[in-house]
Parts: sequence; C-alpha cells; structure tokens
Amino acid sequence: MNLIDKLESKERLSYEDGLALYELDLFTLGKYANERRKALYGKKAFFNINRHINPTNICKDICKFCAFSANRKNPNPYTLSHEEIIEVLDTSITHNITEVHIVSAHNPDAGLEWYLGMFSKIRAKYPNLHIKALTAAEINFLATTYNMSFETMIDRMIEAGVDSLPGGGAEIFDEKVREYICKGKVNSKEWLEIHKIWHSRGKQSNATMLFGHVEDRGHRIDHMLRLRDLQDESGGFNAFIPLVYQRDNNYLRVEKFLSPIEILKTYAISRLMLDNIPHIKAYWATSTINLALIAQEFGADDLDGTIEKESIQSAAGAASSHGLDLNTFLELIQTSGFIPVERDSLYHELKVYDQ
Ligand code: V47
Repeated sequence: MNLIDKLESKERLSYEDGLALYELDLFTLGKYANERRKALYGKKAFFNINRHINPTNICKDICKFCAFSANRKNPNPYTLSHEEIIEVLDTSITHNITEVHIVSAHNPDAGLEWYLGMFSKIRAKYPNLHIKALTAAEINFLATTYNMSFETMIDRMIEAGVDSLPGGGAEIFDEKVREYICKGKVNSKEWLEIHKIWHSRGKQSNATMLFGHVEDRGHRIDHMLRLRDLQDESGGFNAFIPLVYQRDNNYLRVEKFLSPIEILKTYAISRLMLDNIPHIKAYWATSTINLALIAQEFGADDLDGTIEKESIQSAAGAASSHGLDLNTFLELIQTSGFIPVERDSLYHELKVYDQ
C-alpha cells in the first residue's frame, strides 16, 4: 500500500513511512495531520495556567545542549530553600495556577530530603495544586545516588505528593546521538523503564524529544516509535512534546537553525506516527509563540501554559523567561482561529473560552 493510501485509511505507519512523510510537501502532510487533530478536538486548543519552578541549577552531569546548569558559561549556582519555593507559589496561586511544574538539575549536595520534602510541603499547603515534577533523568540520578530501585524512588515521590511526571530528559533515544550530547545521564532504556513503572502505578506522564541539533530525521522517527511501543503496553502518556533546540550559551555547536517548515513537519509527523498518544504539544517556549500558533494547523492541539517564569530554555536563548500573560495568550489563540480551552494537568476541561 502506498503512503497516501495508508494515510487515507489511517493505517499504522512504519519507520520507512515516517521518513517518507518528511518527503511530502508541507501542505499535503499538514492536511492529514490536521484531519486527525480536527477529528479528535475540532478547533479546541488546550492550555493550562501553570508555574514552572527550577529549584536548583547545580548539576553533576554535563549535557552539551544545556545552558541552564551552573558551569563555565553560566557561573551562577543556586539552590532554592523550601521556604523560597513556597513563597513563589504563594504569589502564583493568586494567578489561579492549577499546576506547578518542577524540573531541577542533578544536585549531588542537596540531599534526597531536599528533593522529596519540597513536594510534601507544597502538598500540605496546597492540597489541590497538581504537582508535575522530576524528569526520568532526575529520578535516575536520585535512585542511583541514594541506592534505591526505580520502584522505591517512584513510590517515595508518590507518597510525597507528586501527581505526574513531565516529559523531560528524553532528548533523543538513539544511543550514539545520546552518547554525544548527554553522556552519563539516564540512558534510553532507563528513561522508558521509569515511565513504564510510573504508568504501572496508575499515573500519567508526558514525553519530550529534543530536536534540531545533531540528530537526523531517522533518529526522530526512531524516538517516536520507541514511545509508541511503550504506550501500546502501558498507556500512560498524555502528551508528546517536540522541543526545538535552542543554541545559545551551551557547548553543542550547531551550524544551521532548523527551518520553520522542518519544525512544522515534525509536529505533523508526530501526530501521524503517534496514533496512541492523545495530545501533541507545541511548547511555545522553544518553537516561538507564532510558530506554535501555526502548529495548531499541523497537528498540535496543546500550547502548554502561561509558565510565568522559565529558566531552562530561556538560558539557551528562548523568549520564555517571563511566560505569557493569560489575556494575551487567550487573544493569540482566538485570533489564530482556535478556541482556547483551559485544562487541568490530566486534560480535563476546566473552562472553554468560546466567545
Ligand atoms: O529535558 C534543555 C530541554 C527539557 C535545551 O512535560 C532544551 O509538559 C531546547 O521537559 N534547547 C526540560 N530544550 C523541559 C521539559 C518540558 C518542557 C515543557 C513541558 C513539559 C511537559 C516538559 O528541556 C530537558 C531538555 O530536553 N532542554 N536545554 C535547549 N538548549
């Protein structure tokens, strides 16, 4: 069966099909991705009101793409106290956040109790706030450092109040590329294993892919297929988030920016390849807000959230350090022809802004 017939009949796509999708022109590809998106959600565009907190930037690992961790190019180490984290939330809660998204670094001096204690303190003060925290890379770091199985570490996180896992740390699963860009941190098998265990506890998570650096199209398709295979088994992924590589202030030299067309194709292909992951998130912090709005026509149905403050991508050049004001965000979605739908972290609809 040829590719177009497969797309028409919604047949599951192979690795070779994934590569062939990149060869289609953007509008043919976009038509099929948009059809899938429309069938699922019509003109709805999901977002949440969230606060990102990055509580420490001291990291024992050196990922070439990272401009956030304290190092020669960013010699400003910090670790927030639990009190400082709660103070941040005391302000954010007045902006009606429903989620706190916590991603740190692999800080060898902070101690396990610093990591877990911040969750129990947040949970005690804000029982209804959804805590999305710790990437599989951090879980691997903590389990290894404190001699625990992934299972024990995950159960301790759940006990402390963590509700879901963000999708970070996945980067690119291909072992050779991974060795080059982030040698020493969680490997691909471990990343997938951690999410599988998390899902086995009846919990949900997201998955990211960092693209636009030294990987090729085949590596991206391979990455998507490894996620699709796990999702067939465990079913716990809510959203897939292609993160566009930002190249300032880090150690990974990349000659060329990705073209907007290649970025839009990658969103569209994610929608088509990942037939079992419900949401494709155009994370505006890395794609730019304008391209994220256009990505809604190419398979993406979610734009992440208002963010408020963001330190990882903005350290590498993204314009996300101060998040986006809610009214601006709503207006941008509406003027691009979509209906903003505020969701909670697990995609229950909270408010539809249909006028
Ligand atoms: O894993 C680091 C990425 C991730 C750069 O689950 C970079 O809803 C681009 O995971 N250029 C952390 N990206 C952020 C993350 C995330 C973001 C938004 C939503 C969700 C979610 C998760 O940031 C890291 C890494 O892949 N990152 N450096 C960079 N130079």
